[in-house]
Amino acid sequence: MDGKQRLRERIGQPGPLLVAGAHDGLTAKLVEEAGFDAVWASGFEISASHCVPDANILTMADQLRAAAWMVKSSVLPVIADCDNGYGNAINVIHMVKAYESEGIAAVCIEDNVFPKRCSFYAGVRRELAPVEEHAGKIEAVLATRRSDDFMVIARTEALIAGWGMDEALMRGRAYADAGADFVLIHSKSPSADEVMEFARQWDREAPLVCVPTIYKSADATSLHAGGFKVVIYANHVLRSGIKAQREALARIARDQRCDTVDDLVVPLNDVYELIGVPQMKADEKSYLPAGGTAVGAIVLAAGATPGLGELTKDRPKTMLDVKGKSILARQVEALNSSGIKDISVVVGWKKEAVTLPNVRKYAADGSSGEMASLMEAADELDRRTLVLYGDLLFDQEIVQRLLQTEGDVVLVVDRNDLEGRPGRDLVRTRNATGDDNGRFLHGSRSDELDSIGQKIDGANGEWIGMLMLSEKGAAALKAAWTDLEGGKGAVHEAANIGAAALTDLLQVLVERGLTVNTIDTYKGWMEIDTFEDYQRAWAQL
Ligand code: SPV
Ligand code: MG
Repeated sequence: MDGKQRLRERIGQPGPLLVAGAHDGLTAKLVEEAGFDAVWASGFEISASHCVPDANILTMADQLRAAAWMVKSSVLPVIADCDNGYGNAINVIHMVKAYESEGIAAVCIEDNVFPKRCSFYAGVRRELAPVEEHAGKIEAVLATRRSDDFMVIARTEALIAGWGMDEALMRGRAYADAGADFVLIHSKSPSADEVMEFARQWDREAPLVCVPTIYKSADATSLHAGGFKVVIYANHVLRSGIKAQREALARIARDQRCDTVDDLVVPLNDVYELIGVPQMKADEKSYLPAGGTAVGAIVLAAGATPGLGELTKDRPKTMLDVKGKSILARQVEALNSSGIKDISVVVGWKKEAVTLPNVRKYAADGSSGEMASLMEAADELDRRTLVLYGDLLFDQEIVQRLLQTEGDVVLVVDRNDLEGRPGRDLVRTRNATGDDNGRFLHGSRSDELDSIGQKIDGANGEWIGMLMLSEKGAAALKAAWTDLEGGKGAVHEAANIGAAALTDLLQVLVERGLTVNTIDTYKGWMEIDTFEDYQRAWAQL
């Protein structure tokens, strides 16, 4: 069903139709989100959003462009306020063709002369078109519309212009007799009595529409009981927006910083949801060729590092300077030159010191487990993602080899001598032969993980702190986290899920039957845990 069919169907249902004004795609979406039945493409709002009076200063094309964005952005039917039809009946004919082909559900035309004046401006020239002329415009709509579902609301301004109730009723009847689908009686009285009286005397089939802007205390149920089928809240999106925006801007101008308006603004993610960024991401996956840019990276850099004392007093390890560049800057360079440009960093301890441009930051509580940190960036895990520790220096060749792998979870494992290295992430793989004395080609080596952790038996390698997740692997990891989240019991080597390391969840994945692959490296990386590691990095780089 298109908009006009949905509006037609809704009109047939009991109860009043609640309609709210909007001035662009986003505000139409907000009207939809709030649960209204239809959007009113308000001439008042659209004019104001261009900072001009509501007085036929914008052209029909300007108004239609705004209304068409509303059709595109919301599933609600859009009822377009078309002022006086932008001229005489000849203009109306072209107006109907243009509005109907843009998917507008209904148009409203008022019996103001061209150029009009907004109904509420006091002390301005106000003239009404002859009743026959306006009835002619209604007939022109009926003769031009391609579908009978495209409806026309005829609006009389007789009460606004002070021409009295009899004139208003006479005009309303003439427009209904000309075939209008609805009649809108407008009023600037502070009480609903005036429109209620009109409704009491109404003796035509066409349902009535009202706009309770000035008689604002009238509720929709009473208006409906009095005879109104459609109630339009015409300009509240615009007016509430001005108020909120003024307040936020005044505060920023005064404080010269913007964190003081956090309570006045929605989070960025809220904006993304409204405007369809999740859908865009899904479409990218469906329709863009896979390639380097389809891979993201997450650097885990939230933890504090007691082992480095003074060096990490004011910064996380990842920001330690190694020969003029931080570890993170080196990581970003290496990832970028392998085609991975979209990099997120989970920060915690001294997060303000992570000042690199071109990385997205997620904040974690530096004292929670690695897995909890990673989950702060869970939104990034909807595609192939490389995950690495923030204290890892590595040869770029390792990343290139990881990019060529196809498994759902692939860990880089060092097969170097494991003696005397406590506290490391040890792995046991299923098919390691161990008989090649360290002489082998990297490309020929891949294996399946059996166990991972700091205290496992029969270890035959060490995980270097870098892994690749396919979209499926990332989903499995997230699902495991969600299943265990909130639980109190131990998770592999961790006392509970909140304290779990990545290795604990990797073990869970293995136990759930997911194949976790490994590729081998023989050196080519170092992690900075101690002052000695740090000195070694300076010496080797
Ligand atoms: C509009 O929203 O532009 C209307 C309703 O026409 S009113 O402003 O109340 O006249
Ligand atoms: Mg208007």
